[in-house]
Parts: sequence; C-alpha cells; structure tokens
Amino acid sequence: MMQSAVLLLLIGCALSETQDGFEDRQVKIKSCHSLTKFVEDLIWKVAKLQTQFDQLKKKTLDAPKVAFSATLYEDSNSRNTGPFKIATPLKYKGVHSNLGDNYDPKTGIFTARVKGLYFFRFSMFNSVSNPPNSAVSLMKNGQRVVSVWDTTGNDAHDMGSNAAVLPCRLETKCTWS
Ligand SMILES: [Ca+2]
Repeated sequence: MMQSAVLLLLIGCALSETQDGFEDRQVKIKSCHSLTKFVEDLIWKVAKLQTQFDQLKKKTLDAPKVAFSATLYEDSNSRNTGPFKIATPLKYKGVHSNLGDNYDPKTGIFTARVKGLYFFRFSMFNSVSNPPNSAVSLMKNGQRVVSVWDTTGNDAHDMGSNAAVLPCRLETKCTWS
C-alpha cells in the first residue's frame, strides 16, 4: 500500500512537470524529491515499528504467567487452625486458581519458577471464639516479611490483611506461617 502511494506520488510529480515552465518544473522536482524521500522514510519507520510490535507481541504471548488464589479449606465452614508451638507453614487447600503451578497445596509453599516481581496479599480471620490468639506472617525463604495478628482483648471474629510486593528469583520460596 505504501509502495503504491510512492508510485502514485511520482506519477503525479511527473505529470505536473510536463505542464509548467523550466523554473517551475525545477522547484516542483525538488519538492517531489523531498516528498518522495519523506514518504520513503515513513515507510521505513512503519516497517521498523511493525517489527518491534511483532517482537513485543511474541514476547508478551510467550511470557510465562503466574497467579494463584487459595483458602485454608475447601469448604466455607469456620474453624480454628492450630494452635502451633512453632511457625508452621499453613496449607491452603482450597485452591481456586494456580496458573503456572507455582503453589503446592500439599506443603503450602509457593515456589517461584519464574524470576519476577510478585504481589502477595493475604487475610486472617481471627479466632472463632475468645480469646483472640491468631498471627500469620508472610515468609520469604524463611524470613518474616509482613504479618497480621490479634492476640489481646476479649473479642473474636476480626479480620486483617497485609500485602507485599517482593522480587523473587528462581526457586524463591514463600509461605504463610
Ligand atoms: Ca481484635
């Protein structure tokens, strides 16, 4: 299409050259050459952009996708988990999605199979009955990152959330303890 446009432009220039005086023709020839060069540059730029677009499209489509969503239990019944004497990885068994299979519900461990920046969010629903004695931490390779807890007072049935954006290398392991 672009090449047709250049050809038409050149024909247009050639036709107009035959109808004018020498000086007019010289000016028009100069203009036509500038215009032709301009269109050729445009064609080159469009081709380059098309190549970049195709490369980006391929990169995006081929990029591995990782995401998961899970709850502690497969049903929606309320119940306490624990107590635990030491930090114990929670096993979220109600897996709603697990794109890329990076989360293992048998161990509760998320293992990054793709290097990248990950967003983790989690919520804790406090003890079903008094007194409150719940705490959950997001652990990255065994190190505590952020926590949610409720361990004082006389209430129950509270809910808290926390989140973190973490750079993960291959085989980085995250758990919720
Ligand atoms: Ca509370």
